[in-house]
Amino acid sequence: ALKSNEQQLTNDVKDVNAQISRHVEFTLSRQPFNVDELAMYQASALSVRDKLVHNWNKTQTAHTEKKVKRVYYFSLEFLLGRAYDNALLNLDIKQSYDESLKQLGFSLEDVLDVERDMGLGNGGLGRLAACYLDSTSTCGIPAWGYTLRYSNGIFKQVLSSKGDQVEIPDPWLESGNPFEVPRLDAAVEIKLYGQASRGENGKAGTWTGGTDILAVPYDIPIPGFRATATNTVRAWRSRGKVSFDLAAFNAGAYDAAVREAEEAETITRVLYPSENHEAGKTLRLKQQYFWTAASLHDICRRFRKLREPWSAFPDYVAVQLNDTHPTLAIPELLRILVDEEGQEWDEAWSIVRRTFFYTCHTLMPEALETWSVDLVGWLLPRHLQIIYDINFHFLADVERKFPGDRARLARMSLIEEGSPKRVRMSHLAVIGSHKVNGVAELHSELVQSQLFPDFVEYLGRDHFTNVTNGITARRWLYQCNPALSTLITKALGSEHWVTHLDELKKLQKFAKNEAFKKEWAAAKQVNRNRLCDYIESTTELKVNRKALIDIQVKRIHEYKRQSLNILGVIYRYLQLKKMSPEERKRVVPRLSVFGGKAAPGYYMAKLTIRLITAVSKVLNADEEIREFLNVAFLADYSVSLAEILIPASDISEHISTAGTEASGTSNMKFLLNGGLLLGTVDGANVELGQAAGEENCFFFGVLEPDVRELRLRHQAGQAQYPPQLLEVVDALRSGQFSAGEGDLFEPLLSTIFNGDFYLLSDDFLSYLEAQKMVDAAFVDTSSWVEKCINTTACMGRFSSDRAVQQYAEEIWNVEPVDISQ
Ligand code: 26M
Repeated sequence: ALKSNEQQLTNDVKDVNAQISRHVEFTLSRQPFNVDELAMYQASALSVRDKLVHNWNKTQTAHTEKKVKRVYYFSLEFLLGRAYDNALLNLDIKQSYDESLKQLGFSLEDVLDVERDMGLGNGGLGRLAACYLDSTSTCGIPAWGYTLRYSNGIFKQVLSSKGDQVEIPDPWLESGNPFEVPRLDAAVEIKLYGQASRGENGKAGTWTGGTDILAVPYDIPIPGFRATATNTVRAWRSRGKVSFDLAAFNAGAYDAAVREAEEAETITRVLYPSENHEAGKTLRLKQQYFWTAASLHDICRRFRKLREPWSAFPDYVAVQLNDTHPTLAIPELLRILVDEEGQEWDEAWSIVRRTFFYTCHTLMPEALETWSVDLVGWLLPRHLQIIYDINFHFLADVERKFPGDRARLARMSLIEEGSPKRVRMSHLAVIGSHKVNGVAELHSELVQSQLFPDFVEYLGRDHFTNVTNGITARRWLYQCNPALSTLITKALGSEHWVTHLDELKKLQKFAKNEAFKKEWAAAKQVNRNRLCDYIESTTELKVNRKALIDIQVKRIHEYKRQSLNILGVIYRYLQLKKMSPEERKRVVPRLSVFGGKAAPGYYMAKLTIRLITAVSKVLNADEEIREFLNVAFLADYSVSLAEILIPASDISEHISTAGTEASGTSNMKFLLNGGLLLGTVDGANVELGQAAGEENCFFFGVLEPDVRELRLRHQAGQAQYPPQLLEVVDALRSGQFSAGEGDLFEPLLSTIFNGDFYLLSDDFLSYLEAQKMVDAAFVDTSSWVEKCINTTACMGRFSSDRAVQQYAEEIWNVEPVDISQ
């Protein structure tokens, strides 16, 4: 058997060699002696794509032949990261590629490193979409992701010499993308501006004039793990419609046409780099309409081929709205049904309401989208009429149920009164959908009680539900942490756990096995070393490889409270400075790692980065302290950097003010990799704590029901500031961390002393207490490793396979399809 395995590998490698050579010669049109690393990346990636395409075609053919119901995941962001390594592992061909590239004189690791991240997202919401598509393929659920193909993804972050964030564009398509397939034949025209008219009593209206823009789809295959099923992310690119018109050229009108085309192409030029904040920019609204209209056009074309009546549309189509960004899909589908397909209003509205589902990802008022009525009416005149008509029918119905309640009508209306009037996208999403879900148990409760209480009364409890987020164990353990994965597979006897994550439970019986614990700790040290190598090669820092690694990586936001973390670090530093060298030797050495981008216009977030980098410089320059405490701010946090960071953590921090973080998903990734949680009672932390056991987590901070009261106390000027916090504030004001510039960080400090909206002062002491518990627990290595093993063992529930299966059964009513080999 061993012999035939070897023979098989030899044959596979020969085949891979041949396919790569074919792409070098015919696709790249290069001589074999003229292949650099980039060319080898391109040729070998294209040969992988060929294998994906084979499964992809089989999948799409099966779905079409079986006339299955499909789910369409509408998300303005898909943070896919890199595709190559993921494809090699899913197709189980990594070994033959490794060997083949060696024979061709390259290292697979280096070639994989040539790939640019697909950075088409800001953070949690975009990465969630990517994990969900991975799971639909692995679970055999027919699914399409619909998004935009931004020429520039999330900006690249570098640090200035002062330690400030500087943003650099990310033209990720510069040297091509072997993992996409353009579909020029499936391009569609999208209209903007123009004139609209209503039809008489709910009959077809019209929309004429305006400008037409071309939407060109680019498809990305999403392979399942060791499965044939391969779903698609379809990303639209905007193009101008100008053709060379000699008459226009001679009349001097060509310049104008070129300018118009340029403007059309601007729609997909760049991803908006803010998160949980709404700026109301016209281009953003254009993006939202362009994308939803093109996607619905595609879906309707596919549906028409079935020759079924429109009433059957929801039997074949489920559309999941990832936040309110795609809410224009609701009036757009109504428009198609009423204006183009001749459906009656009531019938059309009923089809719409059975087609859409809405996921809410926030509670923060500043993140809720509203668009000025004037802007919508100018860009999308017919849609504004339709929105007003939906509102008319809707408010009439509310009035029937709650007669005479004017205040209620004003609160619930799709239109917020004021100047200007604004369309409330979340209200439209709630009433235009069949179900609304939050993303963690606590969050879903608050969505019902804080965000949409009137709608719960009006639509009933069953209209609202919870689906706790999940993550894919393929990328977030199997791929990013080979050391731990190998150990788990050896212990459990197979790789079955990769697709059945509940099987990790069986690790519990190894939690007291000393030999196993040793191997577990050794795997962690491998990952710790990998991170320390990365830090020392990309920064000036000198790090202690035995230090406890404490990581907080996520978008920089006041509610996420990176400031609480760094103030805690300063407190620790001040205590260390007071100790004798003898005393210092007894403390647990600590390496605090930060990473994350600030939205370019978010002043407080940028100042927080400056503070972290300033503290890092002071500690690293302090030779008597830095082996006991150091801080690293790693620039340009991304999916690929997360893959290095997450496996290396001893603890990670998820410390948002209670009730502000909808779920969090990196918390799940860290715990899956055997890191422990330091967190507040917020988002999915609550469920992670229940699963892992509170004795294996470090919780602190005020609880959500107390937040209101505490905020009022601050507003009334009755708050107490603990002396430990004041000690840190004094140090900052002395200029100790800003080269004598004592007021550099004053804007940050003044938020704490003026209202303290995120309750730093209320949580500071319990945060320090929790950190003390972390140190105490870490000293007992044996029991620490036991906690880590037991934590990983309990993470099955946080698989995105569980999440998409729950969506499929409870929300979409979509069934998995078997794709024969
Ligand atoms: C809105 C308007 C204009 C420009 C950008 C936006 C925008 C972009 C991204 C708004 C929100 C965006 O993302 C929000 C987000 O990532 N939310 C996170 O979603 C995760 C997945 O559910 C949760 O785990 C996080 O708690 C939540 O913050």
